[in-house]
Amino acid sequence: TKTPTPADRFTFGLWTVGWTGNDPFGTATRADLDPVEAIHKLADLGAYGVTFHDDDLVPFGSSSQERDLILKRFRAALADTGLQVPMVTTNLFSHPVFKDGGFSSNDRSVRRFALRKVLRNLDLAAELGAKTFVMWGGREGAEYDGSKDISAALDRMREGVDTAAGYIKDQGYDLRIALEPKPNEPRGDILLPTVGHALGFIAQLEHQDIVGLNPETGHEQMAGLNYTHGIAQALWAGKLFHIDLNGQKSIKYDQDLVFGHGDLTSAFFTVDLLENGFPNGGPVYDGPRHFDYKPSRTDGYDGVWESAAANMSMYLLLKERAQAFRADPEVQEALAASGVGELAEPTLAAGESTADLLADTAAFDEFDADAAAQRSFGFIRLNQLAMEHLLGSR
Ligand code: 3MF
Ligand code: MG
Ligand code: MG
Ligand code: MG
Repeated sequence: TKTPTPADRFTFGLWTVGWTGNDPFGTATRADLDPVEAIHKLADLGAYGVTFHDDDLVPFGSSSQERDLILKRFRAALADTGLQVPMVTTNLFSHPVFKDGGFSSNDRSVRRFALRKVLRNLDLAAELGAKTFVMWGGREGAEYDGSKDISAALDRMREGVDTAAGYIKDQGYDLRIALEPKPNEPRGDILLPTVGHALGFIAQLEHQDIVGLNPETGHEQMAGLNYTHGIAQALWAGKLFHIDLNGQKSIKYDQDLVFGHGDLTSAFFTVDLLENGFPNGGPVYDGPRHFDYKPSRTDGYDGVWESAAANMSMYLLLKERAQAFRADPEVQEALAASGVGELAEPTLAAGESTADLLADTAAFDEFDADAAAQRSFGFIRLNQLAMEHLLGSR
């Protein structure tokens, strides 16, 4: 077990340790958790911060006096523990009013209500010093293709996100929006289903400079996609604003397991990227290491705190393994043999034009494709070295 400190910047959603275990087939298996207790427990475990949906903290429909009282207690707990609130998010999915979506509900009055809920929560996020405002549009989608005009829905999503982003700028808040893609669940199909779809959407925004992504491990893996590649492309695009780490075993329901308890090999390379960066340099992620998981409903509160500690321990263990992997001279030699460094060299020489390339007979006319095809890249040896480091046998 590895024991974290706030310097590791581990953060947890209130809704993670606070999940009481109700699922579509069964009711809660644990009693409600007081957010103030969650804050104290997470601080004791060495976390850096907490994040929350408006409704995790202030129950939907609370009066403003109730809201003030709850926020006062919450702020006191933060002050007592030193825990930070680096991210805040809005729940536009639980209340039945959002059953056809928030920003993209077919009902305009619902869309206006959703937008007001977000604007109100942006004020709270800024006030608490959050730097990231996550938007997961869990109900923005459909079960039936004929029920939703996707072009109009994307127009309304753009309108919603740009209105929120414009408000952030007007108010002078030091906040950025991070969209969280998910392919399905709870809707049959959700808009902006993957990192790639969301990047394409952001490119259409007026305020795209302050809109990026919050990719979740399991959400990409639910679509059979490679999470590490997903966050790599988001980083490359300058859009990796925040992350939701957890565990998922292949294409099935959103499991929200402890980080590393799903696809461990993938988790190793995720941590390698986050901690060691790209092999040839490039943008690095410097945000919080945020866990969005669910302590299994089989476990009591002992298991809840066990699992919170397990997320952080898994990350730190993988960090140690990934650092050992990169530092191993044999790995460095294998990387060179595999041409991993070679890929950083531009394909055209400095100042070389397309005409120069066309004139280069060595590149084509005289190029021996069959000889070049003989090169063995040695990727299997490289991966075996990674696995041996992952298993701690080196
Ligand atoms: C659902 C999720 C969400 C989002 C959250 C925004 C309830 O699968 O992952 O958690 O992460 O709404 O942070
Ligand atoms: Mg999720
Ligand atoms: Mg999940
Ligand atoms: Mg999430």
